[in-house]
Amino acid sequence: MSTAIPCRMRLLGGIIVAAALAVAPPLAASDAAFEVGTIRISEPWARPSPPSARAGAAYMQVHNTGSTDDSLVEAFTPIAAVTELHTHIMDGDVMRMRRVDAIEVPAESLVRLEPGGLHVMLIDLQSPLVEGDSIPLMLRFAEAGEITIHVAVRQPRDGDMSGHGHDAHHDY
Ligand SMILES: [Cu+2]
Repeated sequence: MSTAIPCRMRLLGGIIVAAALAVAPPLAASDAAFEVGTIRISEPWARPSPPSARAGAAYMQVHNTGSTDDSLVEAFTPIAAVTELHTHIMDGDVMRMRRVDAIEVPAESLVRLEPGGLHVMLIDLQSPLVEGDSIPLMLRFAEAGEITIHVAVRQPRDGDMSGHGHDAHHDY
């Protein structure tokens, strides 16, 4: 008889979880936030790719709410043959992209991946980035570990760029 109570509690727990899932409002992908450990990723997005484009870029805000420095060390998506972490540097008068081994996310700080700055480069697209779609992107942090986020494919909008990167010549 003593097992009856745990069984009922387990059943009740399942019902509560199911009810919570049923009433959870659907999140628009562009407003989604994703959390792993002390890392919170918000508003991941990518620009729709023209039909001929072989590459794209993903942007997002990465917030480290913890007291330990972390870094983004790897990214992967099935929609690109190669996924790299990139930044922009000035080469004389020309802004160029450079691959970096990691994107540092210091303790209690917000790092913005945005056009003209840091970004996740999607190289050799296996399928075009279609507006309205959401693409899976796995991110691995040195401390917080792995998380798969969903990147909304949409046009740029106000607030996507903080300071630099207003140069309209640069697509990524
Ligand atoms: Cu790039």
